[in-house]
Amino acid sequence: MPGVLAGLMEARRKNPLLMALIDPEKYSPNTAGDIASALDDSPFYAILVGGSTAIWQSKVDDIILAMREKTAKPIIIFPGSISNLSPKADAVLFISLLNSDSTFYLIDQQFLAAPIVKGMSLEAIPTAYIIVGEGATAGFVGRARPIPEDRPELAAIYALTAGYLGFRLLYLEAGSGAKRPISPSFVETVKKASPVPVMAGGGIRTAAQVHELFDHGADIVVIGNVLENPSDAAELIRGLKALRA
Ligand code: 1GP
Repeated sequence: MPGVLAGLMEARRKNPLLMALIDPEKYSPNTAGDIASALDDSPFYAILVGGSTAIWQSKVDDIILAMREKTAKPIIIFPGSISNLSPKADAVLFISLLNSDSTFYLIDQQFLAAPIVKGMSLEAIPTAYIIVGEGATAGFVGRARPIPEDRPELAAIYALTAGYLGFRLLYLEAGSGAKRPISPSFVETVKKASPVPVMAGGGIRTAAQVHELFDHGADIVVIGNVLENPSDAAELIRGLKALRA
């Protein structure tokens, strides 16, 4: 069976991809199972599981197991910290927050996590993580020096750096619940310079916003917050299906 990264690169060759973010702080196993059912019949390619606060392993295990009963889509940890790791997932975005002022988010947690990831037999996907603009909780917790929204050229340099350092994905993060998503023109500038696929997330709420980001070069778009309300999630999925049809 191909690995998760190989599978997503293959899928990306046909279309840009959507990923759903499930924050274990915001879901119970029951509600996570419900959203996994809804996502199963939707254009979402994979499910990310992660958050910045109040996460512990048994909670993540329970949420992933509940989702596994409802969908066969890949489940990938998007860790805020080591306590977010779970052997029940298929893979982990092995992230380094490149614009953090703290070595804790750049390399120290990764040093502590590496033997655990190996022990859990998780596929590690080397991912450069960049906080842009508001940054929300991820920016605060990660001690980020966020890239100003009108300075995409700085993120483009990080993209080049990420490629030279051997990362396989670049994740541009406005922060979960950000008032404004990263702009399409920002994504376009970064994409032009990036040797690796570009992910964008934070504050994206509508199918139209998703498609605008795809049109400007995003390889992967991540949506979290809006899925927490079942009727908003259903409306978004309807909109995505309509735009894809
Ligand atoms: C946050 O990019 C993700 O890490 C998703 O953001 O929750 O605002 O959709 P939202």
